[in-house]
Amino acid sequence: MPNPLYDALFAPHEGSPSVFLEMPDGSAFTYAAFLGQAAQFAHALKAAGLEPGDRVAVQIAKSPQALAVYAACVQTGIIFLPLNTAYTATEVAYFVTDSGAKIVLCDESLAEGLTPVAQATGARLETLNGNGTGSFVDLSLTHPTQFETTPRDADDLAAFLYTSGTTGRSKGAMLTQTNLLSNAQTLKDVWHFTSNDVLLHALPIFHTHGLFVGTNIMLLTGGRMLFLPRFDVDQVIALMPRATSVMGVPTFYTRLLADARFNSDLTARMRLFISGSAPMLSETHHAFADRTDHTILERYGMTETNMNTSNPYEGERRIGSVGFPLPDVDMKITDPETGAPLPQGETGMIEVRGPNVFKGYWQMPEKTAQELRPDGFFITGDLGRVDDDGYVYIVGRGKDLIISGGYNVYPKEVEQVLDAQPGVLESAVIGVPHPDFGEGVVGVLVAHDDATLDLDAILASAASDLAKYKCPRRLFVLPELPRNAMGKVQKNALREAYALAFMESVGDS
Ligand code: MCA
Ligand code: AMP
Repeated sequence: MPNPLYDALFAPHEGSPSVFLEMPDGSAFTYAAFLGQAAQFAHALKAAGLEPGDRVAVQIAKSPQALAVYAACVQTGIIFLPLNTAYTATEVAYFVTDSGAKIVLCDESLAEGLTPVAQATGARLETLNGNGTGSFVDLSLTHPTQFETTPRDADDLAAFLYTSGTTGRSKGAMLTQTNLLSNAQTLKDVWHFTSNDVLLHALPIFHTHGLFVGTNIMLLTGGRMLFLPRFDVDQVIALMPRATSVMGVPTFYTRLLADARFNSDLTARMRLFISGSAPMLSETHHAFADRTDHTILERYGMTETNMNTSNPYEGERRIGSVGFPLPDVDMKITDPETGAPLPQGETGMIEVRGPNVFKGYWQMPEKTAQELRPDGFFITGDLGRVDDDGYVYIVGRGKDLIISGGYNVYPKEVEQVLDAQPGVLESAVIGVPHPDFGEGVVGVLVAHDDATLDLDAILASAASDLAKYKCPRRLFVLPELPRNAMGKVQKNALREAYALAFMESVGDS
């Protein structure tokens, strides 16, 4: 009985002695060992009473075992729900409650904080640590290293990834087997990945980029990954001569360029550098090409859609553009107000349709209907245009979103936390240029009459509720927020006003 995603990504490698993952300490995991452990995990999930369609929420360090949990979920038909390791227990509580996860897998260090979450929702809490130990591993050890794959339809759900929204409430994007598989197949072809490739993998594996793009492509090809726990310039430079490709966010490339050891000798064997998740400055593109003779290939995607466009592998990679729609992706540029298609060359809302586009938001039919049209087009919230040669340019965001080092921060979520702080009447959260992260989060506060704001205390309190990357790096206080005639806060004015002051403060720190 078929399980299309398992059959394509994992089954062909069962028993294979080829190396799948190489760790920075030189240790290696063959496909056979990896899939043997995944099968044991699959048994453990089943023994815990989970059925196909149930959810497993994981907040665990990047490791081979973490990937094996993903494989086990695919093999059992259980929905994999990875969570950013930076999320606080308050944030995780929402995801676990909303998804109705039956098991929460976390690092031992997080177990104490997450125990009340699990108790409140009735989820079972098990641990899995970055070094491959933990209660979940203990549960799996007595099980066989083979598991009879659970049949699934191509349209069945494989994963939930939560993505925030303009209302501040996160939405669970439901991704089907086809969404993941079709995109991996397309990208493997358009980027010419083969089993000879060695991907230098330094991205986190709880987001689309590191998991469904990087990892799924390598699983599909049977290639190898140099699997770093996180992006570390020294490790990346040490391993680059052995790699053929890198996938990264722009911060990876600016950090490499800031290091004199990064030069064309180091990249001589490299085949492909890919960037996405956030806009790359043209000066970074040019500096990279000057230093290495490689032109970074920029592509564009979203949690809800996987990848939508890519610059060509062969042919001109046009700087400033995210390339062409992928072969199986329909794209149109529409009037953001009316949804009517706009003439060629005009700027409007980017809408996409294809096998990559998600099934909807978990238990949010209204939100789904607002963003996913009945004819299958998804309204991305990104503003773009297409040039005469068909290259797509992202020229702005219709949605109020900050992207910091490739992580999305929705201002509303941060504003809600700031507004609840003592003495704060209201707040506005903006993204301003940041030399390392592309954009940095800044909060502008207005105090209640007579209140004196303790900014350090406010920052400390925000940090207990919000993941660190969402916390404002600076707070400013104003007597009132600038508003237009409609009463809407003029964030552009705030961005202009605070960009310089913020940049100077980054320089000082
Ligand atoms: C870490 N910090 C951050 C970020 N990362 N602050 C803002 N933005 C960030 N992205 C905080 C840390 O908590 C720390 O705080 C301080 O900044 C310095 O940490 P540092 O050691 O420099 O950070 P790092 O561990 O080197 O991480 C930076 C990073 C990482 C390598 C850029 O954030 C990263 O791997 N980003 C990739 C995200 C990604 O995979 N995005 C794909 C989303 P303190 O000093 O106070 O302790 S998927 C997607 O967007 C779509 C589908 C797509 O198109 O791909
Ligand atoms: P996420 O919701 O985390 O999947 O983030 C997706 C968003 O990242 C998109 O809607 C875009 O706004 C942005 N994005 C992804 N890739 C690029 C890129 N190459 N250039 C500009 N923005 C990008």
